[in-house]
Amino acid sequence: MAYAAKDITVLKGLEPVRERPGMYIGSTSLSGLHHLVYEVVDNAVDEAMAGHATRIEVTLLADGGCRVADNGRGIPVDPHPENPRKSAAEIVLTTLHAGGKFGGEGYKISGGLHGVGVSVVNALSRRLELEIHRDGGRWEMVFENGGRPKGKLTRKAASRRTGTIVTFWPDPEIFEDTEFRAQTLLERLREMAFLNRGLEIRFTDERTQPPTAHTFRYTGGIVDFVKHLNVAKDPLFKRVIAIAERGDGAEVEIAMQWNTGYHEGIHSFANNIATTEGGMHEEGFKKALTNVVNRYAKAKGLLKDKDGNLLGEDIREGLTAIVSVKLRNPQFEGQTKAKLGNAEIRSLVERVTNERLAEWLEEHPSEARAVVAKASQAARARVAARQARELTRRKSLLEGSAMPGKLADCSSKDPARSELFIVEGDSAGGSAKRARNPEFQAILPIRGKILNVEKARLDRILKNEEIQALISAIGTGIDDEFNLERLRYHKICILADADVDGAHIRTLLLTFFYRHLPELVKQGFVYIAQPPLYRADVGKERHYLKDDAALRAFEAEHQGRRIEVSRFKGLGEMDWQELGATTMNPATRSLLQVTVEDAAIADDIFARLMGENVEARKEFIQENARDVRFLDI
Ligand code: 0RA
Repeated sequence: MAYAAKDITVLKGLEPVRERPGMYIGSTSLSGLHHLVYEVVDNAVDEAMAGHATRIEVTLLADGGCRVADNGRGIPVDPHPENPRKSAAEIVLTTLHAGGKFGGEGYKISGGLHGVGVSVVNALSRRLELEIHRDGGRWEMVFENGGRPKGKLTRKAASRRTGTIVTFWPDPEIFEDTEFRAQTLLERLREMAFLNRGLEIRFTDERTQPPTAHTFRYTGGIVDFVKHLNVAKDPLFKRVIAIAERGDGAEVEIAMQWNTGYHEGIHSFANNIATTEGGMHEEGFKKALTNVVNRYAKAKGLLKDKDGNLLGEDIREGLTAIVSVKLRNPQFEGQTKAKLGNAEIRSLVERVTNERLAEWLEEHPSEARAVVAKASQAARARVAARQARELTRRKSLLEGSAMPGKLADCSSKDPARSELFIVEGDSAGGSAKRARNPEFQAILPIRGKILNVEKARLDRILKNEEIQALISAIGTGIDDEFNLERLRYHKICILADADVDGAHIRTLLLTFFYRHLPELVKQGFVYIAQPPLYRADVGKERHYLKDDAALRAFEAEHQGRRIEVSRFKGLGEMDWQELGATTMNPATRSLLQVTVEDAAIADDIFARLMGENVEARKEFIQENARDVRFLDI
């Protein structure tokens, strides 16, 4: 087929994206795949933020495509001033960074990995269908094979509405996996709806029968977000504190509420993008918060001069807060480009928080007293925890750095080679000890349900024997004493039964890691060992199958043959040879690396299942009863 001039310009325009997709969407793994959806949604959200759209619909199609529809102004359809043979829409879809040129002031507020433009989505799709309602008509255009136009933008019919509908099919030559994960998209879309008050976001997954649909619309915006994050928690007081100010070229919104727990949950965003590494907005907020609460406590005589100041961490204990800023030229810095670098934002957030929070405390004296009381209690617990830590440290100095008695350590002293298996139950621990390779595999049996981390403060957690053994074995210390260089094993594997109790202990351990050793999770040192659920014998062949899906697949594969299936009720039912071959031997096992997302989900499940709030627990169980991923819990 002959190349026309237009194809050449397209190739020139989008080729860099196909050559280095990672530069534009971060990666070509699942996270990159989902970026495609967020990219189109971001554009639609920009329309909403500019006051032109009120609704966005995201649909996962049964054939693997994704459709994003909005009721904004529609991408302009008129001939492009610089190239009158092409429509503006064609230019937007086939040129890098074409989006920002049109809108003028206040358009394109997104940044970071997002905001690279719909053309990037086009470049990484095997097909993209564009439908625009604008100027009284319905217009259509199709692109194939990474953004090559198939014909021109054409007016198909009259239309009285406005809006843009982009349907795309990710290119399997680019992505490792082209199957969208509904749960991941759902969470992000919900977050988007929280961050943009009043915006309606619908999500439909047509890949399931019947299709599953969700509608998110929050009239309270980030105040609703905070309530959502605190549903399973017990709030210190009912009210959510809300602060909002629109300054010169920037907007600050803060919502916050304390709960009776001990976890600090400050989530910051810049232009709807999560700044998980923090940055200037978060710094300004924390500084002002510490300042305001101390000033209030001193002024009201709740804190005497001789007591010294409450620390920021004391005040933030049990605080859930959203800090959301919108600004014109966000600078994203840090390892994952998730840290806001704009210095001017720090002083703005600091000033706004100083003024408004001080006012709020003055107007709500009983709530204000509760905040100070909680922070003072946290300060006392902090001192007690330090004493407890010093005690354990002295103890270990006296006893040498003795390892816990229950630990069957490996002989290798090379952490990079060494693995620690945390095994539920003494009998399973016994099989694991026989099955291991003692050179590089260590076993730590954990009995029963270890302490409920959610309800316990640091000083009590540290006194728990099982936790102490675990901490000594790992070697790094926890929380602010954490030192990665002292890590004794580069693989820390949780080995629990495939049943309800096993799921429970796994959730517990993941929560402990997430809260107290987050760096181990972030850097990928934590794993879940996957013992099989079934043994299937066909004639003389023996197979181990990890779950129901694997069993069904196996049965389908061996149709007509006699299969003898037995289900392992627990690790205890497996003999040590089986445990070794299926779960521990590096050559034949399958280990699942835990991601921060997994751990955060565990943490959330944990809070809901174990926290004080019974209603939330019920609600959670009902909500998730149909979700197979949670059925085991
Ligand atoms: C360029 C210019 C204008 C809007 C858009 C692009 C636009 C892009 C997308 C992508 C998804 N939905 C969208 N909605 C709009 C401004 C148009 C004007 O000035 O009227």
